Amino acid sequence: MESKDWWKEAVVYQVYPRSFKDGNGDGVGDIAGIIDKVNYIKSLGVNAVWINPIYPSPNVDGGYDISDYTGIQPEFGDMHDFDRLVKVLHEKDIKLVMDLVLNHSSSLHPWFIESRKSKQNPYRDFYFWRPGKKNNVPNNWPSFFGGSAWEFDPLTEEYYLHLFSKEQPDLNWEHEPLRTAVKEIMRFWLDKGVDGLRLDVISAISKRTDFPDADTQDFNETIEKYYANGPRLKEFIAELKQVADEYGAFTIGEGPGITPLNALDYLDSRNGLSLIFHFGHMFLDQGPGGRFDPVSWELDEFKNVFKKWNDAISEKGWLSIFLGNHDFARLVSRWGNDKDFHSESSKMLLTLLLTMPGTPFIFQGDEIGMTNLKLNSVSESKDIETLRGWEQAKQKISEEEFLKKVNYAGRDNARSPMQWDNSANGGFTTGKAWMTLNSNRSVINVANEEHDPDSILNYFRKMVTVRKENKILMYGIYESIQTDDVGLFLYYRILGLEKWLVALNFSSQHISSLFLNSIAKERLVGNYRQEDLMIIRPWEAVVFKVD
Ligand code: ISL
Ligand code: CA
Repeated sequence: MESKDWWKEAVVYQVYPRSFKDGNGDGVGDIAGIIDKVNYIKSLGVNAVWINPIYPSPNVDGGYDISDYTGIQPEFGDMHDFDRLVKVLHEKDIKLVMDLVLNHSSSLHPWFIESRKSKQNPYRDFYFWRPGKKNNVPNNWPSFFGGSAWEFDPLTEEYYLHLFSKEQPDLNWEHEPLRTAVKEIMRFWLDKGVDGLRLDVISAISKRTDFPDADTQDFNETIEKYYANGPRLKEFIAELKQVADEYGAFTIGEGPGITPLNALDYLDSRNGLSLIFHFGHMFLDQGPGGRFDPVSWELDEFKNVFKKWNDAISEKGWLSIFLGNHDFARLVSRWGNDKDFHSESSKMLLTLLLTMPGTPFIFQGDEIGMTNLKLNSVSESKDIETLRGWEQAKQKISEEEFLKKVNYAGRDNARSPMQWDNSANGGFTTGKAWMTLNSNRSVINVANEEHDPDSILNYFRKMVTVRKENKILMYGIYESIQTDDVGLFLYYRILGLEKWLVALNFSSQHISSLFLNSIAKERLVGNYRQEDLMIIRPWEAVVFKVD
C-alpha cells in the first residue's frame, strides 16, 4: 500500500512541453512527443512528471497566459491526446502534476473580455480595476517584466493590475465568484485523473489590495512586501486545499516572496499545500534590479540558504529542492563549470539534488548536462522577460552588454529543445524548431549518454536509485558541517544510528580536508571512478558512510 504521501519518496521530472519532443514535425513540442518518450522518462527512475501549462494561450509568456482553463493548446494536441498521456503515465506508475496559473489569466480570456466592457459587467470584479491618480497609474508597482504593473484601458478609463505582462491581468481573489470558478477548474483536471497541481505564483493570490506605493527599489523586496504574503493568503490556500483533499491530490505552490519566516503559513498540515518552491538560492546572484542585474554569489551564502530553509521547514513541513527550471539558467552553467569540468560538476550538482532533504525536482535536460544557450542577438530570444528587459535596458547599455546578462541568466537558456541524439535538430523535431537549438547538441544528447556507464545520464539514474533505496536520504535529518575548507559543501544525513556524509567540491581546486581526513568513513558513491580518500578532486561529489 502506497504511503499516504507518495510525494515524500518521489523524484519529479519537469517537462517543458514546447521544447521536449515534437511528435508531428511542426517544430513545436507536443503531447504526442511526451507520450513517445514516456519509456525514457520511466528509465530515469522518476515517479512523477510536472508539465508546464498546455492550455489554450496566446503564448505571450510561454503559456502562462491562459485563455481557456479547461482546454488543450491546439499546438500541443487535443483532449484525446491528454487523456492518452494520463493513461500511459499511470500504466507506468508515473504520476502527473499539471501547472495551474491562478494568479492571472490571459487578457484574451472571456472573463477579461467581459470585465473590461463596463464597470457594471458581472465579470468586472474578476480583476483589479482602479481609477488613476491625476491621469497617472494608481501606484508605483513595477511589473516582473519591466514597466508599470498597471495598464490603462480607454474603454472604461480605468487601470487594471498586471504583475506580469499587460496581457496577464491579475485575477481578483477577493471576489468570491472568482474563487468558485477557480475551484471548478481544479475539479475539472482532478476528475481527469491528474495527481497533483503546481500552483503558479500562488504567493501572490492575496496581495496588498489597498495598493500603497512600494517604499523600496529592491524588486524582490517589493514582491515580498506588496505582491505576496497578503492578509487572506492562508484563507485562500485553505480553500484550494479543501478541493485538493477531495481527490487526495498533491499540491506544490510556486512562491516568489515566500521567506523562511512565513513558509509554514503555506504548509499548514491541515489547511496548507503539500510543498512549496522557495527561491532562497535562486535570487543569490540577482542584484536589486532582478534577473538582468547579476551579481556574484558566494558558496557560503548558498550553503546558508539550505540550512536556513531546512531549519524553517523540516520540522513541520516538507521541503522541495530544485536547482533549475524553465525560469532559470541551466544548473551546470550557473552553479557548476560547464567548460573544464562539465561532466564532474553536472554530476556533483545532481548529487546535491538527490542527497538533500525534500522532494527533488529535475528539469528536462539537466539529467544529461545540457548547458546554457548562446544567443547572438536579442531578437533570437523567445522570452517576454528578455524582450521586455531589453526595452528597458537599451536606454542605458549596448545590446552586446545586455546579451552577456541574458546568456548568463535569461530564461531562454532552459527552453532550448531537448537534445535526444546527434541528428539534425538533436532529434527534437523533423521540422524547423520553434527556437534556437544549442550548438553542442551533437555532443550532449541522450543517445550519446544512454550506453556510456560514465555518462551524466547514467550517473543521474544511479543516484535516483541510491536515493530511493535509502530512506536516510528521504527521511534523515540534515545537519550542515562548518569547516574552513573553502570550496567544500559538507553535510550529514542522519537516520537512527545511520550517518552519511556528503562532500561536494564547488571548485576546480584539489582539496585536502583535515576534517574529512580525521574521520573514519567508507565511500558509498561518487562522481569520480577511482576512490581517493585523502583528496577531494575538482567538482568531486562523494557520499560516505560514517560511524
Ligand atoms: O522570473 C522570475 C523573476 O526573476 C521568477 O521569479 C518568476 O517570474 C516568478 O517566480 C513567477 O514564475 C511563474 O510565473 C510567471 C511565468 O513567467 C513563469 O514562467 C512561472 O514559472 C508568470 O506566470
Ligand atoms: Ca508538434
